[in-house]
Amino acid sequence: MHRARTIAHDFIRRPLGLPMLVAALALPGCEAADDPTVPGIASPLAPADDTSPAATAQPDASPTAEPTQATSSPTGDTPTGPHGRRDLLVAPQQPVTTAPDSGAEVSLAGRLGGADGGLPGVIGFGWTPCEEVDAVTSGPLTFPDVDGDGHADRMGRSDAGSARLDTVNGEPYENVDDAWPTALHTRDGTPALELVMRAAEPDCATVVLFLDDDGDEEFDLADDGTPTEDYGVTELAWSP
Ligand SMILES: [Ca+2]
Ligand SMILES: [Ca+2]
Repeated sequence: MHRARTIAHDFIRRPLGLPMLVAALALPGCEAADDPTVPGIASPLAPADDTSPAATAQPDASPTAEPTQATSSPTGDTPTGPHGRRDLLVAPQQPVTTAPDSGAEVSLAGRLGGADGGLPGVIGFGWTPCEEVDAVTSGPLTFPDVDGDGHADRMGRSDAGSARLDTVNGEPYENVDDAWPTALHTRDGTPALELVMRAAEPDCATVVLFLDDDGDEEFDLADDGTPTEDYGVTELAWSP
């Protein structure tokens, strides 16, 4: 399995990203306040030590970063950095596996620095099957758009279909239409957004947070499947 790999390793290479990451993850809000049994949440910053995982990730990834960026803007949208539009800092930074029926916490800690505009009051949110979008892959990601409407497909789906959004900033969340993605309100404070997801059975979901620039409650994609709205991802898995 790929649990040992890190979502964060390409973030950590950025000089600007590391202090931000450390600051964000040192905050009390990132701790598993309501479920201390969740592994990985309380210390998602294990790879922040530059001497271990980041060091091994650097040699193979660095040379390819620039060419990847150059090919990711077919519609003229200018990627804001080496991660393309992947600019939101979503914790945990490593894939997290919890037991079925347990809550898995996700928080939006800030931006990586491609744009210093802070966070808006509303954030787009959805999730997609891990088998379709791998959050562990570094650099810009592509999302499926089989119907070609310029919006990411299968948002609100997971590998087994069991994952659900449970709470938003501590409040129970109900999406009566089960329509995803949706817009979630941020709060004053850090993290600006804190979510808990649950799955009743073994499952895996790639959680997606994005800045819905055009307000259509859709995660917009270019023709090649690369997002045209800033986003961040993390992976949650449930396994006995
Ligand atoms: Ca679509
Ligand atoms: Ca949109």
